Amino acid sequence: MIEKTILNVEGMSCSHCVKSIQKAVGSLDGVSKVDVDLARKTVSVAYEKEKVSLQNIKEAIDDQGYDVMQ
Ligand SMILES: [Cu+2]
Repeated sequence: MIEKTILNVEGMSCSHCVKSIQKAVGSLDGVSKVDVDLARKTVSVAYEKEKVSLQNIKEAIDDQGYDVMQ
């Protein structure tokens, strides 16, 4: 089952940030879609709960040097 979530992420400022996040999160097994909105400072993710956890997704973003807000 596909789950969708919108994360608030601080520190994204340019197309390089968008690509880094899309690559890091998009490469996780179970993630089917990643949309980054720089203006709104959000990352929308569609993923399969059975394959990847929200925590894994947050860590992937964090590992790129961005802060995921609660
Ligand atoms: Cu950037």
